[in-house]
Amino acid sequence: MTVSRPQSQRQFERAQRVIPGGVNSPARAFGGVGGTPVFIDRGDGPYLYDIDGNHYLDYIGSWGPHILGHRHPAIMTAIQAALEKGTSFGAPTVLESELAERVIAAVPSMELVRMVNSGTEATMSAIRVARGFTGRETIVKFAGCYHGHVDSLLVKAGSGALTHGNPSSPGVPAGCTQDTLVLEYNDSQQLAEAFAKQGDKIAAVILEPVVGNMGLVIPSMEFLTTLRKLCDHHGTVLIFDEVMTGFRLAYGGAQELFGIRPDMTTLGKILGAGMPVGAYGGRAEIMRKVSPLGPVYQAGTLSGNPVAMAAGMAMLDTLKATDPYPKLADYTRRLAMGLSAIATKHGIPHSCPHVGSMITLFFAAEPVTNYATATMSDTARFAKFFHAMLDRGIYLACSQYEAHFVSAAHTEEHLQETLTAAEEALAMC
Ligand code: KE4
Repeated sequence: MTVSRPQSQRQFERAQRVIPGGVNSPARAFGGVGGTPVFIDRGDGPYLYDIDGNHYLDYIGSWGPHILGHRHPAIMTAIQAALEKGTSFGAPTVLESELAERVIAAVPSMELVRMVNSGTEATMSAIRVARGFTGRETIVKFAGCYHGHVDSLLVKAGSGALTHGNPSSPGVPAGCTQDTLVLEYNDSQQLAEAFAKQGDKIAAVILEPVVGNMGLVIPSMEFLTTLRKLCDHHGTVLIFDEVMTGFRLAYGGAQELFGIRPDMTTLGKILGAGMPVGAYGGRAEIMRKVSPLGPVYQAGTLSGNPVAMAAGMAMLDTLKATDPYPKLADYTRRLAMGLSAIATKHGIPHSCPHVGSMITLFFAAEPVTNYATATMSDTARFAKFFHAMLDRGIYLACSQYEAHFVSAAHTEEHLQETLTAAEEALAMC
């Protein structure tokens, strides 16, 4: 059954005439699965509605923000009320303090927090502040983790992982990545070697405390505790990039789930409830380096935008009041079990890791623990699965290397609908 989407096709042709690749973010371009991106008209609850009159059960939620589903009444009401007063003033508002207070209460490792407009801005700023605080320049990231399109983080491992990184994109000068080490996620020994060799030069380590950007990869506790100990010993700033996991895996994010306290945290996605919001924060002594209090410069015209702050407050207040996390985890666990049972029945090599409301069905025989094992996935088989699910009204991420997100608007009926579609889709793969 192939669903035709003539309007999306027509609008994609139009968009490509005026926007590079027809999209404002490459993640939406269907590059990993082929075909034409679906143009969306509106969202409601767990559903997306396209411009051809089709509707889909949404497991992306705008790549993470919509943990409560689309158009949640509390969020829409808050945005509409804020809009009545105007859109932006370029001056402080009470709303910014009110959201900052909620973030600090939710994430105790963040003693001070600065609002920005995207996850990229948050990670870029956190790196700069960590370098300013330590007076060091070397940073460490892990292959497969994505932290936004920051020059110093668009990097692939150098000739030897313990040597400087090389740009992974044209337009990024070698000077921007020469101080970035790229190590293997979940490899404590390599981490220890890097610190033994140059720990006194390492300003910061940044990681996704649960990875969504190579598909879902869960850290070992040994990796996280080793990382925390090495950063403590060498005076290195540990940055948890919780842009995706913040308010997603628990109200206090992955750091609450694992009981590991980073020195800095970056946030985004859910924090803005679909409006453009990012944030970075951490220990007060580090954040006091940020301008105008300290010498590390960072600024933004629309940072702390009142409409976005109102959306974020409604999101956090609703999450705190309703505590959807146990239900989200139960739905996600049963979805993983169901998908795995179907794939096993059809003899399809796979793994289906899940944590909280994040899940990935990897078409790979071996468990995925890092970038090397993630890239052993059968992406052609994933592409077939993706389109078979899309044609059955299930909207998945258009890449094997992404996590899927369950929302509080997904019900038992939706779980059954998803598994019924997967039964047919996996039989075709
Ligand atoms: P943004 O600049 O896109 O708001 O955030 C960058 C970012 C930072 N850190 C993490 C852990 C992230 O996942 C992201 C962005 N995530 C991707 C999806 N995997 C956004 C989708 C897109 O780029 O369109």
